[in-house]
Amino acid sequence: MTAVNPPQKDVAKTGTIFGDIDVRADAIDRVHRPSPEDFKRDYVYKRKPAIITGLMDSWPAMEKWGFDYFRTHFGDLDIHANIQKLDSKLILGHVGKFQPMKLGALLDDIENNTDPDRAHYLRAFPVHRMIDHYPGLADDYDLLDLVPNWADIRHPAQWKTGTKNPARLLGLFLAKTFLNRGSNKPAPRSTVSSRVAAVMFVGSKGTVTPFHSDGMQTAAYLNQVVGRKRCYFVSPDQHARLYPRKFRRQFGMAQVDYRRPDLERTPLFRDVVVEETILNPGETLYVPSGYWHAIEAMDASISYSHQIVNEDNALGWLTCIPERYLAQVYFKSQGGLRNVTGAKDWDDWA
Ligand SMILES: O=C(O)CCC(=O)C(=O)O
Ligand SMILES: [Fe+2]
Repeated sequence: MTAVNPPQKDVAKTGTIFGDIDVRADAIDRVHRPSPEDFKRDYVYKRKPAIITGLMDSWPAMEKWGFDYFRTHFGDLDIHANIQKLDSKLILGHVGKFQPMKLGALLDDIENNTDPDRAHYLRAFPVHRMIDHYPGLADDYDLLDLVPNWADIRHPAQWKTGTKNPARLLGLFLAKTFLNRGSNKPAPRSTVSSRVAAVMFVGSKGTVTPFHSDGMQTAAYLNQVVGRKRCYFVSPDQHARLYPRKFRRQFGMAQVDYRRPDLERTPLFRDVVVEETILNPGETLYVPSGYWHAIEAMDASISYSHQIVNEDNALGWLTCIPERYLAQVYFKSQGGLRNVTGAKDWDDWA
């Protein structure tokens, strides 16, 4: 196993949910409105997570979004609510039950719940479906132009690459063309190409998204509007310690429940080094391609997230496309794959 970079900052053993696991508190940098050049150099090309502050200051969402606003505009939206039992095993693919209901009913459940071991989540709901329902939502936030995003169809990034390698150049060109053309599925007024995800998370205190790395090697911004989230990270070179399911690049699903690991069955988890931080309202988390992360809501929470493909990860993304078909055939033969949203397969979801 490749050695893990030594910590640059204080090492704190929290001794909380991770027991003896090495958890490095405050290991994630916070940067205030960095220049695109600095951010690319220090985080994107180094594939290092970061929290960016100040990018959402002018978003109307910061004033408007809350349960009342979602009840008013999306109360009768049909959703699948993720009901999590926090005292049971939670790994990606098994994040709890999914129950069809109206979003308004989910918000009522969140507000009326008195069981601390239960959490309710609208998990990764496609934003274009919300915009279809209430177009005004699209004016509440803006995509962030800090990192070029070839999947951004509102403000397409300029084609710019330093590479002279013809194979790489061809791959990058194909990826960009493919993304810009969107897909055969309509995503009216969506903010990103429908080949990648722009998704909303609305939930109670306590929701858990277990360790995963985002599918198809995409990077992501997680923009926190309401409430705080505790975020845990594991660097990509440690993937074996999380026991990923097959097709790791494709689906990135860890099989260890980090909240109650079975160290007899998953002994390598004992050596994992976890970086931890807290994401506050108004802050944006940058999750690099391939980086493992797990997220817990510390309060009732609303977040908007979208995926990023650019020169850094476009070849990874492109090579995942054929692999994805193989993975789907494989998981179908295994009785189906439930992804983060609980949808049976990727196509039910987007
Ligand atoms: O906030 C969450 O529950 C999960 C977010 C996430 O994994 C992402 O945006 O990539
Ligand atoms: Fe994620």
